[in-house]
Amino acid sequence: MSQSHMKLVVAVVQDKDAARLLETLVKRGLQVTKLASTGGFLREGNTTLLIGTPAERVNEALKAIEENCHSRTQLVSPIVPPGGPADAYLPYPIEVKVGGATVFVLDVEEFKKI
Ligand code: 2BA
Repeated sequence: MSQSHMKLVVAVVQDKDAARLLETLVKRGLQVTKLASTGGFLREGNTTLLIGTPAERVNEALKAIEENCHSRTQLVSPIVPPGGPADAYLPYPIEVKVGGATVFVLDVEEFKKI
């Protein structure tokens, strides 16, 4: 794997999609690390996958992500800060669309297994 140029695909996915995506990646012979993560906005658990792959297999990884990750809407209750002007905030939950997946593809400068 060290000869061809490597990429790192970082994918933030919903927990509900993570197990199936992981299975698909492993079945296709792609190597992956699963990290438990937390979304900054919702402050809820999500899953971050690190997929180190030869550049020519990035599209395969992206296809697996596309096939397994779905977007969902979630209701968020706006929190009124203590002492804040309560009437300036919406009193009802707002809908937020989460996912399919947020994906970063990075160049890997060096890849070593020691
Ligand atoms: P969260 O930060 O918990 O965001 C969940 C969803 O809430 C987002 O879905 C987006 O639809 C909405 N959202 C986020 N910030 C918002 C804001 N300031 N105002 C209104 N709505 C907002 P996705 O965009 O699909 O993102 C899902 C998760 O992917 C995020 O969870 C975060 O963990 C990660 N993510 C998304 N964009 C990122 C980025 N640029 N850098 C790092 N992580 C990112």
